[in-house]
Amino acid sequence: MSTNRTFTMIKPDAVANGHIGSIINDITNAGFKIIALKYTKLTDETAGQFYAVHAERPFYKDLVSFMSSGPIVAAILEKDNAIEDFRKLIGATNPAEAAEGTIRQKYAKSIDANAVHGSDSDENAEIEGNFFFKADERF
Ligand code: IDP
Repeated sequence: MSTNRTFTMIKPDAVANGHIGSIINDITNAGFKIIALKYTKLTDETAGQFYAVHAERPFYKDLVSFMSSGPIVAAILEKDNAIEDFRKLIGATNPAEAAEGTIRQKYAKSIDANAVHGSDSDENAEIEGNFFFKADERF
């Protein structure tokens, strides 16, 4: 059953390039409600844990070092059909292939520094949200 929730991160490239406000604006304008929000920074260790599912992929090391290279914004978002609608809003993994008007098309420059994360399933949204937020940090 759908939880109507997803988890996102504004990645270090988008934070460094000054896009936090614009991205949150796009997210709320698309009808997502913010349930939890945090400005934080991953370490090599916590980024490695978060992306453990990709440990066998060739880009894993680069991904972990990129995701711990600077601050990020983490958030839990709520909306009907949240997982699918949010993935539509952010666009394809490779910004060169992302549809016009999507967050990655507007704010990302490369497949590794692609501005935002979006959960790919209800199960992962739950796991990823729990990685960053305790019960008393959700509203
Ligand atoms: P997604 O973020 O669109 O769900 P995934 O395939 O789950 O894409 O990959 C997770 C993250 O790993 C991507 O957002 C991107 O930052 C990075 N990544 C994926 N494929 C590549 C690649 O071929 N080279 C470098 N980084 C990649």
